[in-house]
Parts: sequence; C-alpha cells; structure tokens
Amino acid sequence: MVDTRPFLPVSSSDGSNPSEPLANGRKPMKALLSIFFGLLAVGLLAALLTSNNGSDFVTENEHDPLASSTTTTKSEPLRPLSRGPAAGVSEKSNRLFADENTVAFPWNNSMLSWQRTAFHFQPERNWMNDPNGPLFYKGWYHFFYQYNPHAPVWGDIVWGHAVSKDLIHWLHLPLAMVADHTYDKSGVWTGSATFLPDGKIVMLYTGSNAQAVQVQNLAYPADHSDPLLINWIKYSGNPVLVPPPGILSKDFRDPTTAWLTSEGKWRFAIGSKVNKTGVALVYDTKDFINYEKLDGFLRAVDGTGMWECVDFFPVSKTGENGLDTSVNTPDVKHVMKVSLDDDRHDYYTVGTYHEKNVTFVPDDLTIDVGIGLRYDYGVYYAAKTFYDQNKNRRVLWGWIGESDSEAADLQKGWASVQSIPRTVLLDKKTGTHLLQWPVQEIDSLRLNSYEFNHVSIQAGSVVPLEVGPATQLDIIAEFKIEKEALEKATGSNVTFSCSSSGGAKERGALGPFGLLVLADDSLSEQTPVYFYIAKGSDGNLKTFFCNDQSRSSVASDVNKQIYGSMVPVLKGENLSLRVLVDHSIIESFAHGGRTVITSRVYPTRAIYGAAKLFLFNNATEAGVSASLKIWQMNSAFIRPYPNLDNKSR
Ligand code: DQQ
Repeated sequence: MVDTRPFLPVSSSDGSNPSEPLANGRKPMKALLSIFFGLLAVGLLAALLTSNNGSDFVTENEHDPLASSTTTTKSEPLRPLSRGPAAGVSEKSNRLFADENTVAFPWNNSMLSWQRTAFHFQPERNWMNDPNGPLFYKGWYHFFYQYNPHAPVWGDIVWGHAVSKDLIHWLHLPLAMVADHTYDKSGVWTGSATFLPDGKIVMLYTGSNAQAVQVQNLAYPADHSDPLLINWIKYSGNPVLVPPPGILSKDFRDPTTAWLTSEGKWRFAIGSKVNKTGVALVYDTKDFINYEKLDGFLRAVDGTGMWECVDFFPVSKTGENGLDTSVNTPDVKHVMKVSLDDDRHDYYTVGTYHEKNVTFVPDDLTIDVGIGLRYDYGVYYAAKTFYDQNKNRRVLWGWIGESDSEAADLQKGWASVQSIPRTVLLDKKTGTHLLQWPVQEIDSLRLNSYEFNHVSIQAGSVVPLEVGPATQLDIIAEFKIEKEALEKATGSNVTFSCSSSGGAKERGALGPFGLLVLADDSLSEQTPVYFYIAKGSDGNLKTFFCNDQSRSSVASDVNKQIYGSMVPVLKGENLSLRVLVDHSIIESFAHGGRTVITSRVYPTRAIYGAAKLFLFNNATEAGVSASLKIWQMNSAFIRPYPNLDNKSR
C-alpha cells in the first residue's frame, strides 16, 4: 500500500486516528466496564466448571500443605474446551491427558499456592502465552507478552508489559496494546521489535481483525524519551499487510525482527503454510510503511504444517558474543526457528542465509527446521530471541504453559510462566546444536550452597542429598560412569527413546542415573532427571537425557509424559547437568545446554518442606560417581511498578 505520510510521528496526535480510542494505556469507562463484566464472566465460568466436574476441590486437608489424600470426589471425565483453533491459532488448552478416564484430583489451596513460581516471570494473575518484542532500551529490559487480562485461559489477547534492570526482578507496567481497532479487534497477537539506526523502535505485530483475518500492523513508542516505553501508538495506516494471494486468511502471522540487507532495506519473515507445507514468507521495506513481498520462501518444509513465531538470527562461528540480527559476515551461521502449530514444539536448525536468493539453507537437510532439533524437549513454545546490546549477547525467551487441567488453572487464577531467559550460542564443537544457558544474572539469586564430591552411587541405589527444602534450587552436577562397565556392556540393536521407554524405572546396563527432583521421603512422588546410555550393536554409545514425569504426582489429572532426546557427548566430556527447580517448573540443561528439557510438575506430597532431592542410579551394572554444587535460590521481586501515576505518560 502507498502512504506518503511521514514515518514515526513525534507526537501521538500525529499518528492516531481521532475516530478511534487512543491506545495509551489509560482505561476508558468502556474498557473498565468490559473488565468488570469479563471478571464476572470468569467467576461464573469457574463456578460452572467446578459444578460440572462435580469436584469439591477444597478438601478437609485444605490447610495441610502435605495433604496426601488421593481420593477423588467424583469420576466425571475432564473435557476442557478447545481454545484457539476456531480463532485461527493453535490449540491453547491442556487437552493432552484429557481422556475418558481422567478424573479431577481434589486440589486444595495450599497445593495450588505452592505451584506458583518464585523466580520465573509471571503476571500477577490470569493467562499468558508468547513472549513478544523483547528489547533493551535506556537501561531497562522490556518484556511484552500475550496476555488475557480477563481469565486464566487463552482469549481476549492483548500485550502485557514489564520492565527489569537484570532480566530477573520485574516491574509490571500497564498493558502496552489493547484490541481497540478493527484491524486487531479479535486480538493483539505476536510481534517483534526492530531498532532503527537512529535508536528508535518499531514493532510489527499480527492483528486478528474484526473478521478474524490475520493482518500485520505497525506500532511505535509514543515517547522515545520515556525509558519505560509506557505508551504505544498504532500507525494510522494499519494494517500494513494483509494475507497475500495463495495464503489463507488465518495462516499469516508473527512477523520476525527485521534485519538489514546490503542494499539498506529491511527484511523480515512471516510464518504461514501452503497446504501442509510450512513456509516463511519474506518482505522487504524501506520505511515499515510500504512493503514488497519477495518471491518464494525463506524456507519451506513439506509436512510441517503452519509455522508460527518464526525467528531468524545470526550466530558467530568463532566468538562468544551474541550478534545483532543484521550481522551477515563470513564468520556467521544463521539459525532458523519455527513453532509448529501441529505439535506445539519449537524446532531450529543451523545453516546459511543467501541474501541474494532470499533463502536459508540448512547445513544438514536431515535436521531441517521442523523435523530435527528442538530448543526444548519438554513444555516450551513460541520462543523468541533478541540481541541484548547492553551485554552483547543473544537472549532467548520461551513460553512454558501449564500441563495440569484447565479447571485447576481456573481455581489457581493463573496459567503459564516464562522460561528463565537463556543466552544462545552456536555449539562450536558439534556445529549442529545451540548452547542455551540461563542468563548469568540468575546467579544473583543463589543463597547458601551445598557441595558433594565424588558421591558413589551403586547400581540400583538411591542417595538422599541433605539440602533443606528442595523447591527453589540451582543444581550443577557432573556424573562419571565406570569405564569397565561401559566396555563390558553388550550392545543391542534396539533403539532407545526417552518417550517410548518405561522411564526411570526401565533398567539398562548403563542407566538411567541422575537426580530425583521434587521427591517426598517415601518417593511416592518424584521427577527423575537423568541420563541413559545405550550401546548399539556396533559398540557405539549414545547418551540420552530425559525427564520422567510419570510419578511426579499422585494426581491423575496432570500430564505425565516422559520427555527427552539424545545429547551429543564428545570425547573427553563428562556427563554434566544444570537444573533449576522453581516449584512447579523444572528447567534442565545437559552438556552446557546442548539438550534442554522443561517439565511442569504438580506434586501433592513433595511440596513445601517435604520436597527433597536424591541421587539415583537404576542401572543394572554400572556404578556412577557424582559431584554436585547446589544452591538454595532466593525469590525474585516481581510486582507492579511503584507510584506509576507520578511518572509522565
Ligand atoms: N500465539 C499468538 C499467535 C501465535 C501463537 C496468539 C503462538 O500470534 O501464532 O496468542 O502461540
């Protein structure tokens, strides 16, 4: 479209449409009324769901944090509503475990309160999903996110906003953008930020318009001198892009951060699909007002379905710093990440970006994007990176949903957390993998530490680790397996996989061994985080890294999958592990972050002071020795920005 108006007006009156309400974070009467009725509706919905399921939820054990009753009050199956697909977006409800036999567990308030995390980012209440437009500006890290201000389920999506000095402690700000124009009436969906050379910021985001057609919109800060970037202006010429010919109206979303071409144009990608082929459409623009759609696709992979939240960025082949999105020198590889609507996992691959052909070609086609490596083998979706110019690093955010029942989410009043932001580097040793690692600022939450050196764990044994309550921990561990056992073990042509195995109770000659996290004394609840070494009939060893949620809770209405994948272990490397335990979330990183698994677990007994930590070795033959350093972790301050009314808006 052609628009000759000046780009980035300096005052809101230049850029806003006088016939439509201002998107300035202040709540007009109409918005307040809709919030009131929204809350009323949530209350009614919660009441309805409670009565539908027939569960009393609050039991006689309400005030006993260690309540261990497993009695269910009624055997009605849980059938959560499907949320998302009808609106043209992927499934947003936890339906995985909801079969005919699933019955509601009588969750009591102390169990549910325990589940809230202490150092992962969460809004104060309600539903959150994708990270949006993360950036660093004038001394503050900004985090925007998909947010439902009315209920702890997906719907009515707007942009939440919080700021931090260190990516750990957060201050909540007013909503950055609400659904107040026809072009985003059905939702202010995911988008990304781009810094212009003069330091100004543009935000491209998807609007689900009044007819639920997906369009792209432009927004920018009302006042670039405000470090808090509280007010946002939506460009008066929105939408700037509508679905192009050949693309369905509900298959056009989530613009990436733009990068500069050698001709000085901005280029970015948008996720889509053509039949069952996932594709990344590409556009060029000089001014973010006029756009040119380029022929072909940045990448297309058959059978992968709709691509959401595409991310595309360079990584250094030699250096240890992250790179600005526009860097494209011979010293870089490019990473492409797509979020697959069909299976709700984030896949990436490393390859080469050909600017002239406007294509990205993976180094190894067998692990093309969408069919090979994943950022995380647990619950983790819609991730987005940004270049942190403050610390020269690339930082990854990812949405971690719930895997309990929607009824429990309604009862606790919130749903979803964000991962601890992770730095991302190319793993120079494998060349294929990325290394994801919690940002170093998380170390500031470490309290007292416990060290255990060369603890011997015999085959078939469990060793308790005295570290106090084990619900907020940072654990670093290294394991050595007996050489003799490795050599002696006979190979097999049976291929192992974490998910299809019997979990940590399936014994092999060389594993499983690792940690039992969030376990009670009697081990009636436990989440094993472990390695399993398989020897092939050719004598080669393959190491797997898994999380077994099958005994994480005696409740049946929670997801109990076994997660994991292979982790490359190169010559001379010991098996190493880092685990962040934060109430209902376990983020675990194997081998410097080559393979990562995030679990959401909902124990009923292994909570508060009853949550313990153990080492285990369930191999039949190999002895293992472990050295560990474990820190109790402080809670982060995550609260509303104080005295905001005194700040200029
Ligand atoms: N979430 C947004 C979409 C995106 C999806 C809607 C991914 O823009 O495709 O909340 O979770």
